[in-house]
Amino acid sequence: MKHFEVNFDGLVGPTHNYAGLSFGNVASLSNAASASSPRQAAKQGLMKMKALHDLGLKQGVLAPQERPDMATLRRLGFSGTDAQVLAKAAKEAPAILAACCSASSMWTANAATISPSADTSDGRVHFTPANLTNKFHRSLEPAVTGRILQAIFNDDRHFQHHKHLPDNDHFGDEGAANHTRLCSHYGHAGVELFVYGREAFNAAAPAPKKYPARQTLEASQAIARLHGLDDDTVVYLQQNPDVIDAGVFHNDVISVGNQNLLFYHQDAFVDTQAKFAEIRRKFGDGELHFVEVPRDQVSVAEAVKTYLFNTQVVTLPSGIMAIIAPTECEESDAVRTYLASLVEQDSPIKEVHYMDVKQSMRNGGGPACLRLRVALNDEEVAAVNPSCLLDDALFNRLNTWVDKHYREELHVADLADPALLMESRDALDELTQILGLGSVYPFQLD
Ligand code: SUG
Repeated sequence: MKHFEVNFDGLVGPTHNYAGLSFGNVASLSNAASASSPRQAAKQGLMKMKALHDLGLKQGVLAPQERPDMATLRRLGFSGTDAQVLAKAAKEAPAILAACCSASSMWTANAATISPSADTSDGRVHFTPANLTNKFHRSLEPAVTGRILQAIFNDDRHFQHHKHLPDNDHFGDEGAANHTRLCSHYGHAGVELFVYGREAFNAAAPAPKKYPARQTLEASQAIARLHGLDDDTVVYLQQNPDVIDAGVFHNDVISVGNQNLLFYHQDAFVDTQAKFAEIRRKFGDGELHFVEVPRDQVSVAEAVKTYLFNTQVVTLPSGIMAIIAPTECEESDAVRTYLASLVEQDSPIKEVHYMDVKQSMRNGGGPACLRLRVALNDEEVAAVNPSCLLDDALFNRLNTWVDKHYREELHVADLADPALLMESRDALDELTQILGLGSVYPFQLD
């Protein structure tokens, strides 16, 4: 049997904008209120998907959410026609309107946590959408995310879907952004690494002082229970609270893993050496590479600015690993020099590919934020909704679809435009047909 890692990238939605919604995420706050280009953003994302497909990797597509989220605006008391709801929200509560218009579901590393069948007690692939409770705009995502995942992985012989965790900060769950899996081959049982920012039920435990820790230990433990993971193959690792306070709002901004490699910053974790010993013990036999980036070569601030760790580390069909890095890494002397030396070192990473995802980067989302990893065997791949797997035809079709429906430029003031709502719904209605999803959006189900 063959095994693969399939990356499901989030298609950027038609309302992509910069609203400064994410306290603790430096890029989101510093680009607040600048003009965005939904069309460029969607096309940059599609180019990345196509580039990975052309490297010989399996690539999937995850549909965006319905925005503006009219159901939430109505739930919050704005009433009348759709146009009146938008006008009232824009006048009385522009920050709430902006939150209800965010295209943040593009960062599918936060869509869900996934455990491959080799790790779970019932031999199925388990999915739990992330509740994303820490940010209001993101907490609006999990229900529709769950429906989209069920429409793609729609075969209960292979796939088990769980409901997102209770919507409360005690169980704050940010999905795969705080979860890495180490294994010798994608099909072998691996060690699942859950990285948390704080303990919700232990006030004495270390926690950041300035910015929020979005992921709790208790949420990670709940996911491990739901997915039927064996304690002997799970490691809980605390993120260094000081780096959260320096703008590392998710673990995937300071470390990334692939197969038997963990690429991380010297300051990423608490109690690093003891935890690495636990990983080694639970990993068992087989080579394991810990590639540490020293702070005197790349500072935490430079890592946050360039997203050196929000790179995708992928295994190419030839067996070597490649890093997919944002062009911001190439533009930084320190990071470009570091990456040039990394491929010469004794590590499996042998290639660097730079990609332009600047529209997403300005909101704090790099290449790794834009993708959800799903390790599957060939039978499981055959059970995936084939319309969501990228090939040249789907790439061309989605580009044409973006050209037809997306605006070239969008300002926060445009979010109240009723025409944007109609454009967005028309686009998504057509998209659900292209991707064979059926009805997943509230406007389709009402
Ligand atoms: O949750 N930005 C996202 C970025 C998520 C990046 N994902 C990972 N690291 N996996 C967030 O902070 C900004 C939206 C705005 O300000 O308009 C935003 O939601």
